[in-house]
Amino acid sequence: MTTQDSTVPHLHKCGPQPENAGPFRTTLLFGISEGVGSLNICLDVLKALNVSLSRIESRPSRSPGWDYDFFVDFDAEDSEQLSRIMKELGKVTKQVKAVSTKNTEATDEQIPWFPRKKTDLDTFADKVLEMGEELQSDHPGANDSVYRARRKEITEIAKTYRSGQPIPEIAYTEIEIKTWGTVFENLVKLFPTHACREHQYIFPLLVENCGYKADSIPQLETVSRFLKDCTGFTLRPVMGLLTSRDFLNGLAFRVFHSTQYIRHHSKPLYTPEPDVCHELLGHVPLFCDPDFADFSQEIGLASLGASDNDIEKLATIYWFTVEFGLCQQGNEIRAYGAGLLSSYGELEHSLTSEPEKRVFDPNKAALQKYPITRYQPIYYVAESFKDAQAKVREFAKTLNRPFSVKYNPYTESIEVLDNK
Ligand code: HBI
Ligand code: NLE
Ligand code: FE
Repeated sequence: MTTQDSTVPHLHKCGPQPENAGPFRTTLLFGISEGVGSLNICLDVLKALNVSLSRIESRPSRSPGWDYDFFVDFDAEDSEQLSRIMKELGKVTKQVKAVSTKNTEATDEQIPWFPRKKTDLDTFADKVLEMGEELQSDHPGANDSVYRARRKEITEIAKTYRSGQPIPEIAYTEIEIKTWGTVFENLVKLFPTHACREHQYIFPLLVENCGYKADSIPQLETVSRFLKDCTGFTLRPVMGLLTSRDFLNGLAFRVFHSTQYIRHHSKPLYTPEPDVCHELLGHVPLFCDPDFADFSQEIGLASLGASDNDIEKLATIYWFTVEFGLCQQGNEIRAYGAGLLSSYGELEHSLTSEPEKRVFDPNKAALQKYPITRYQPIYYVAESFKDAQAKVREFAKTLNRPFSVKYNPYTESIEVLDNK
């Protein structure tokens, strides 16, 4: 197995090598030993050959005798131009290596872009699906201009947020706090009989450390710091729904995209959208659990560079586990899915005999259709998080991705292993 440098944007060779006709999207690596002066010489060479770079990155070199490694991305017109570029650069640098080239016309070989570094998640900041920014017409907040204006104000924070910054605080209004209070009080009544033991174990710690209570909405920043101490997961504000791909990709970095606004006060029982109640009461307690955190990251890692078809399967598995999962605990069935743990309407419904319950099998769950704006008619019951993780791991191996990935927590980046 060979490890590609994690700083190389993802352009992968796979399948038969491309024809000589271009264009070739290329990443080159070259080493220089005398700092900035000699980089300028390289750039002059590229300029003289009419190459326009789309990305340049420098890192301390891993090879003895070189000071710096440079990575450059560009589109070469054809293989001839690429050879010429490599030859000319070779004259002024230590070694030139084509890290990856891809004939961008050979579309069947395309591997979707994916974030390599935690900071790459910044590119998702303003990419939200419709329901996020413009509320759908049947949304309870659709005709409430005060609610709409407030949502806009809050989502602006997520739009401008950048990785590493503290999450700005929100001064929640009285009516927002009241909505939270209703959700909170009804849920805590149900948790002892409906929530899984992992949720019940961590909930008092959130009360203790993050000020979870009925009369105030905890700040994402406070909760994110606590979560980081528990499992290394952090929260990052998001404007609304991301695409499944972007949302799942975040999990690979142990980053959970979290909304900061709250549901409309007229419908506290259930909302189809994520909101701050859903994130803080449903998701956060489970992300504090080490096995569950591993499980979630595993789905995230499997999503990096996956085909659209595979993303859909992973998103569906996510839906039936992280979002709406039930699990066996002793003789009882309990809820661990966040969509249940944040909706006192559906939490109660899920454990009645009305919906169908099936044993969790990712191969089957991945293909199951589901509604997104009403209570689920089918739930999958996992034996345990560890068991669900093992099954999802086996499932992920069957997906057709010509490489595998590993998260490096020290550099907060993804390492790509060429061989599966
Ligand atoms: N985006 N912000 C956000 N929150 C989610 O929970 C979410 C999402 N996008 C897609 C999604 N969930 C799921 O439907 C799965 O497809 C991953
Ligand atoms: N239905 C959930 C709730 O009301 O809290 C939110 C689900 C978000 C996917
Ligand atoms: Fe969710």
